[in-house]
Amino acid sequence: MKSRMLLENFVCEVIDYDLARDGAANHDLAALLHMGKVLVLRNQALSVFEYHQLMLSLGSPQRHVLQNFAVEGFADIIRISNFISPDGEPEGVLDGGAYWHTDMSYQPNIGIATSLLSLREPVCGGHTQFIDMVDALEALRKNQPLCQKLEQACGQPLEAIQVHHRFGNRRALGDPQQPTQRLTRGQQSTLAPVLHHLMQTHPRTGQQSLFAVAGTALRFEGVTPERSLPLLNELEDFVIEHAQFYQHHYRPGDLVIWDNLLTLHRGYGIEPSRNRHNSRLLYRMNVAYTEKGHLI
Ligand SMILES: O=C(O)CCC(=O)C(=O)O
Ligand SMILES: [Fe+2]
Repeated sequence: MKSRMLLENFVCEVIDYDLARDGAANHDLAALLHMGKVLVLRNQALSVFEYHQLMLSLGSPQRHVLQNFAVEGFADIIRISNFISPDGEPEGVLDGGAYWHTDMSYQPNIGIATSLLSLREPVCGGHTQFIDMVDALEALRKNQPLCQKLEQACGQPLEAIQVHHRFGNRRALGDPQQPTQRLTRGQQSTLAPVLHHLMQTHPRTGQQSLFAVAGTALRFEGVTPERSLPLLNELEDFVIEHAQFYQHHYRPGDLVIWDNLLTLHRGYGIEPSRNRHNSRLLYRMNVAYTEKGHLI
């Protein structure tokens, strides 16, 4: 298996991964994911079953709340698509997150990897963008004024600051034009708000990163919402501006896997399409890697 890093310690690309030859349950993929934070496997011709098995070799499956888009026979896999059928039915989740976010950061267990397997791509648009949050933490540490501002507001050193998270997009709170995802009451009732440290240490590699400053991050612990909102927005803007950035342009057969502890991401350039041939379809599956016995 040949791999190369596309940026500095960020985004590992493999062009010749062969499931039949290299095997699903292998330590190499987990190691490459650790190295790259985002792992890109090009040219994959996987059945749904093979894709499922491959992801199970990396961790334990985490079902998404949007079960209405699950692939038949595979509740762990949901469809992401911008295709709307002639009778108005969406083929999948239209935008899995058009705003910067971290998958499942609204849940207690945050050691989560996400994968997208591309089956169909439009002529243009439909990219996923990523930010390197290890790099973001380094940039923040070098910016004394912003560090001090955060520490003073929270009354804690950076390491001890905690943030309240809830499903959705913080930026949509004050601006109805901003994209967000909404849940039904039933879906909402399964999700209690959670508290996470702003700084996280990766359970397997020890890498330190800034965690989930966008999307679900609502308020700093011990700080009012009025004071928290502009500070969180400032921190998010800082991270987007200063940390390494990668935009993935999919080709059908690409399998992209990312570590949510170490990255932020968003879908970009995705409009609904009524033309199936000019639309995207990706299969998505999440796995948790903090369970015993799993590889990551
Ligand atoms: O639509 C995309 O490219 C990103 C989707 C996404 O953020 C997700 O499925 O979690
Ligand atoms: Fe996402």
